[in-house]
Amino acid sequence: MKFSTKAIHAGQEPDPTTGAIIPPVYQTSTYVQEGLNQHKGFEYARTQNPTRFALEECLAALEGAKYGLCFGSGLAAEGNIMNLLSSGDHVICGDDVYGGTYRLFEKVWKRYGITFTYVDASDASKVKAAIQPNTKMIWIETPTNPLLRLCDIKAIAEVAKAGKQITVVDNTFASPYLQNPIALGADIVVHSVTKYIGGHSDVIGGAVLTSRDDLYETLKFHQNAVGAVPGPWDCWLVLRGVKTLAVRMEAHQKNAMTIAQYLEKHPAVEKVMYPGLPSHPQHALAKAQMNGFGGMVSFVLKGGEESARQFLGSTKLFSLAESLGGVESLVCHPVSMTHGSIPKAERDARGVVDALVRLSVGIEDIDDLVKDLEAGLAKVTVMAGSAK
Ligand code: P1T
Repeated sequence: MKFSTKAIHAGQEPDPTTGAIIPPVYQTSTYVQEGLNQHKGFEYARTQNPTRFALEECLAALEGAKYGLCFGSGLAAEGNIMNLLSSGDHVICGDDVYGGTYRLFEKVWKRYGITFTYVDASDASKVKAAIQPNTKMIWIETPTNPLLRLCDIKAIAEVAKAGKQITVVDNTFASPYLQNPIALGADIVVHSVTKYIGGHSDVIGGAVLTSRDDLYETLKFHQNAVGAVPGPWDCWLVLRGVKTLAVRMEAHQKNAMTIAQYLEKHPAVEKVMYPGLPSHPQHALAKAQMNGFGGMVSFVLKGGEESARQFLGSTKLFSLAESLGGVESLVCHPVSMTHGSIPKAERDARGVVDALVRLSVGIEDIDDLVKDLEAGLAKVTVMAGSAK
């Protein structure tokens, strides 16, 4: 089956009791057992829920993975992966990741004796150079949040295989429609399902996908033992959203490309980051590793923080909000919003500067979106030469 067919049908056989074409929301906490040790494979809903199982199967199919596990948020999914590690283990992490991922590592897992080294993972040789005898995991995002840098998944997975590290790829920005890290050698894929997979800004969720039996066993154990599972209603919403992932991603990236090209020519804009632009330093890798360039566009305004302040909040269709991947366009100021938990010195060193703006380009009409940006950018006075 091809992608769009899987998105609509995988894990979603008609309900065996009624023939309902849509998996029911099994809103139950427990299941009645016929007798001691006699049941239908369902005992307690933290452990087993048919609506969640349908979503897990569907997402595994979309990532080309053998197994899928769903969680109450993307960060809960990340925590589940970290449960694979023990005190004394070391993790190499890309230096441009979602601020909440950095916070989870630095403020939570560090306290349990796990150490982290952050490297520019867009250069696989830097990842290799950071390996220590106790390195157990290599964690990357690609494209990265918010700078839209790319990491060469195949090259990093090879580095990891040689050193026996587990490669984890946060595939949230690309979505399974545009990139399948397991096929490129990664061991685990993690998603914030909240974003493109859900697609409608109405649910928080996460997923972990793997084809490795050994890892799955431990991940599955911790899904139940730690218990950060999503409710069936949320799973149902994601199942509904994911059916249109292919058509939405096509629309997102068509709009994003037009906007990236528009911004690149705008006099108020210093720099545009979008993997689909030939000016992107890893445009060739994007073409090789992805099936498209996605719906996220970041750019740096001329004139520093003041310009960002003038621009942000002045658009009407691009709503000022955290998150991404919904059908509606959003604009975000990473420094004060999504990446505020990273200390300023670290942010500056990584290029997450005060004048950086991140767009989640929605699927509204492109003419309206460009007009909206035009109006917002007209507020940036540096363009008229009246600001520094
Ligand atoms: O919000 P949650 O579902 O817990 O997902 C966390 C997460 C994980 N990975 C990536 C790449 C993410 O972007 C996120 C969440 N990001 C935002 C809320 C944001 O606006 O960037």
